[in-house]
Amino acid sequence: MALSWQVVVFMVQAVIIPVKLCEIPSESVHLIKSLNLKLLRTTLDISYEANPSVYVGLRLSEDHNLEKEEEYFQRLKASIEAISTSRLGIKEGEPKTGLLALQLMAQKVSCDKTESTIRNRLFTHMKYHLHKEKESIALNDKPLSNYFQISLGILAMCVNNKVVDRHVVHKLVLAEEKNQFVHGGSLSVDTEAMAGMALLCVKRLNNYPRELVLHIKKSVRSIKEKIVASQNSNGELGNLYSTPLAVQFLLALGGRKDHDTCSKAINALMDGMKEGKFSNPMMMSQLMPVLFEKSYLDVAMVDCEEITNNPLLIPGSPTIHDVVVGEELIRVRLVVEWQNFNETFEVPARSSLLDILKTAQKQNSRFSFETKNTMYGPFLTTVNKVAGYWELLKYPDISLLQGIADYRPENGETIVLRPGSFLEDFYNP
Ligand code: B12
Ligand SMILES: *[C@@H]1O[C@H](CO)[C@@H](O)[C@H](O)[C@H]1NC(C)=O
Repeated sequence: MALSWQVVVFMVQAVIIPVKLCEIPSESVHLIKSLNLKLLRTTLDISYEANPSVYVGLRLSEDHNLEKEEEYFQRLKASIEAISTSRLGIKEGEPKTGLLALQLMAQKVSCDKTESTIRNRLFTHMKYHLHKEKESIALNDKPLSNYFQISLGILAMCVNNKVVDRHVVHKLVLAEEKNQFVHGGSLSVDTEAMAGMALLCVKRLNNYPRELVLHIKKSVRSIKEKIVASQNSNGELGNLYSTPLAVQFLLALGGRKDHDTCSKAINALMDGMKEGKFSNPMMMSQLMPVLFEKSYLDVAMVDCEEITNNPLLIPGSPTIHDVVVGEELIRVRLVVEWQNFNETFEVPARSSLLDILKTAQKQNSRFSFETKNTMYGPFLTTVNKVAGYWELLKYPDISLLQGIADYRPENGETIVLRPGSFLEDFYNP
């Protein structure tokens, strides 16, 4: 039986025209432009330390304000140089594995002719950190920082064409096998994705013994399965904020089979953007590459000649705030588990959880708290003098998807502060 010519043409097309994986809908240009501007705007506020992840995000975009990017890089360069000239070592409980990795990636995408002595010092620091992480895993079965940062470290070396000690790679592969990528008790899709990208990169470097390469391939496959299986009914892979890295991983992996998973995930991201859920600079920076169908593996391939200025990309003033607190008051209950603290506070509508904690501290002598600044914003480290990892929940048991500065409770909500398990991700402030 002869096939009709249309069917033949269709079949030929399907073979020669690759169906693009994770395509960004073309009607989203405005949404993407405004996110780009929003991210650029965060770089203007000099009261914050320059964030290498934000810079990498901006450089992987296809729209550039070269002047602003250069100004921001100069600020980053100062901290890069400070780290590179410091002594080798790790302050107790303060590994810099992830920060160093992001700085190496930022340096790479800047196309800056940084002196090779500085670059080489950075690589030495990175190797040292990865070595210490490996030792900690061998000794205590857990990294100094976490597997997300180890993956970033491996990736940062790899996109700079530096070979990573195979024992370090092996530790990552083993952790994947033993399902050790967790975030507060459940699967960390973010970590799976970052580890997946690191392993894809080192696999392509082609520098490891056959046995390890087979092991790496097996891990990449298992990571892919876990990520695909993590898709929820909204299309998110894990949750909204792990979806950008998960899509980056699928893009880096390539292949057509996951087209459906990926386009659902992209739709979830577009909806999230429309609803204004991406306002944290760190989250925007992880999303940016996806909007141009790129992943962190593309850091290796940034073409400096190609990067051109878009004179229309002018960020507004850095002081415009997206959220204005309302005039009407709302009531929010604050519960500290194991401490018998259970009180209601009145705050202006749309206040952040941070504002509420401040109000509580001011009005109630039985409540106090401390935070530590991170690239994601303030991290709650101490409640009523008890230091540790405090989990944020909405009563009764919904773990919040945002930090204290970003989350804004509704009227009548109960926020629960829960001391994390000492066995899990215990956080040393
Ligand atoms: C590891 C990790 C943790 C660990 C950190 C300790 C450890 N074992 O290393 C633990 C489990 C403690 C943790 C806690 C939380 N996390 Co977390 N975490 C991560 C992860 C996987 C990697 C972070 C990292 O190392 N970054 C790299 C380094 C270079 O950055 P860094 O600033 O130096 O890293 C430190 C801080 O960022 C801090 N940190 C970790 N998570 C968060 C979240 C917030 C909001 C803040 C302000 C700080 C912070 O711990 C890092 C290590 O010391 C990211 C995933 C991602 N996509 O980025 C999620 C992620 C950042 N976390 C997230 C969330 C929501 C939280 C919690 C708010 C959850 C909760 N309901 O309690 C809490 C923080 C509560 C608090 N006390 O303020 C979200 C943030 C989304 C958003 N919109 O901002 C992410 C993206 C995961 C996700 N997809 O849901 N986290
Ligand atoms: C807090 O107190 C209120 C009123 O006293 C009570 O109804 C509620 O169950 C308490 N919440 C928690 C989590 O203990």
